[in-house]
Amino acid sequence: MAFELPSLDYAHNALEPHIDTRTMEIHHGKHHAGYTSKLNDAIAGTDLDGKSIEDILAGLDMNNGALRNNGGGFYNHSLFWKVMSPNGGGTPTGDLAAAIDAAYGSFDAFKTAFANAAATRFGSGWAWLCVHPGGKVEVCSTPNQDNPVMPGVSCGGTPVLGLDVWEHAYYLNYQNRRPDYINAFFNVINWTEVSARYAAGK
Ligand code: MN3
Repeated sequence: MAFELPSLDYAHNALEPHIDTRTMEIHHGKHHAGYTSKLNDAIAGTDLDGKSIEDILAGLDMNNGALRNNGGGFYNHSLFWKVMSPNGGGTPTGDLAAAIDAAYGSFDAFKTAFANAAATRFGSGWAWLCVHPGGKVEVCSTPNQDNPVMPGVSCGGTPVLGLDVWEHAYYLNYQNRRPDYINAFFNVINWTEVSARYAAGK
């Protein structure tokens, strides 16, 4: 049973001006599609065929480069599209807001920590907000298409928010100005979705 490229919940131009249309078209239609196709190639005919992506990544052999890169790429982008919305932005509420305050003191302090993780990830990678069992949240970052679901990778929680800081995610609109892209991301974060993932993951 092959993985399929998930469709977007909004139009390619819906996140303008924060994420530009052409970037969304290429990022979803080419990059994510490529990871999906190569993930299917990597699991075809193996006993991983039919498993969930979470189970595949949790049990990953980190020396399996094709599965690590493409399984990670499939999972990471599938989460990324969901945690953005044209109606996004603002701040979280409820249990997630309380957990962020408990870990970082305030939403602004969390935002600084997340933006710093995204800005200082050298080269290509991702910034994450993860939840640990019991509900504690933690910011971390990973290189390339790694993520905290993989064995021994970074903060090791369940990702509830992720930001792609590969140049392909922002270069057409922001060129080398990664911090501007990171700031813009906060205008499209779908906190309703992030809160639902927090509730499910804690
Ligand atoms: Mn990407």
